[in-house]
Amino acid sequence: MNNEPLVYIDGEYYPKSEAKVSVYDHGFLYGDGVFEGIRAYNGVVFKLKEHLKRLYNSAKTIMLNIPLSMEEMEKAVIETLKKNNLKDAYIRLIVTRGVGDLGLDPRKCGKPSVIIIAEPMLTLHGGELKEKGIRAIITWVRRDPIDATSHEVKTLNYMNSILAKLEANNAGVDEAICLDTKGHVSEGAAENLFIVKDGKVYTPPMTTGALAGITRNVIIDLARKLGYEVYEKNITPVELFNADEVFLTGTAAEVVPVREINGRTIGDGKPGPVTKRLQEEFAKLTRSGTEGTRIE
Ligand code: PXG
Repeated sequence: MNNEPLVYIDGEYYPKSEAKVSVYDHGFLYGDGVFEGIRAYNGVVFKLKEHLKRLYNSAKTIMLNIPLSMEEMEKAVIETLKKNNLKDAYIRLIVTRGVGDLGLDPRKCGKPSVIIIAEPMLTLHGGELKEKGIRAIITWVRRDPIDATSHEVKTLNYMNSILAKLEANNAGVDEAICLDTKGHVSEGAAENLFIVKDGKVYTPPMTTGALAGITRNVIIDLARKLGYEVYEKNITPVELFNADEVFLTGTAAEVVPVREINGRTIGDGKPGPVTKRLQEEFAKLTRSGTEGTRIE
């Protein structure tokens, strides 16, 4: 097939239909590996260096030696976008433990594999939902704690988020929100969470097992620059229901208002002024081309 996306695997490019890894790769057998979801806007890869730092930190945590330096990895991402002629794209960067035997011992694995997939962007909760807000539930699935498979580390083991998402699907709503093991709000299935109360902005700390989202950090900086007070604070389910505004952030979701949680209307059920302002400013920033690595 012509015009198939070209996928980078260990320095070679393969058409999508031929881009394959071994069933003995521990990324497949055990979810043993790390990844990043990155986005390019208008010829600039948004916060690429920050994504790479997080990738290498994740790899360090799981004791995985990435066979490329950070500079080489940056070049490989840019080259993959060029090969695919993409200026606006979703980029999935994956490093697996590599091929091993059927036991889980990573020492049996040879070389880690590096995979880079770049495709035209699919926005999560896009279109009308971004304007009107999404419906969510708090799910029974607790966020994996910081002393277990914490989402602070972006590993290929996403069953915690998938279990949460299944419950959102079962309930017929758009997204699931996870609590931590103590009952504090942690984050969405694949987005960080913010609330607004009396003009101040709050987001759960990393100790709830949430990912240190790149978008989260950008939104914290942006909100402070706009003059809002921003606090990292434990948030209870009751505080969530009674917030003036709730929104989620992520690379795929950008900034998405939440209008209903477990049947409770948030605020007046419409995206609030702080959420809208941050949505606008975030859109300006991502399209400004100043916050990342240029593809050319
Ligand atoms: N928390 C978790 C658990 C995530 O997986 C975020 C927060 C937001 O982080 P960033 O750095 O993107 O602001 C994520 C994002 C998708 C998708 O298709 C997103 C993620 C992982 C897998 C798929 O939306 N990660």
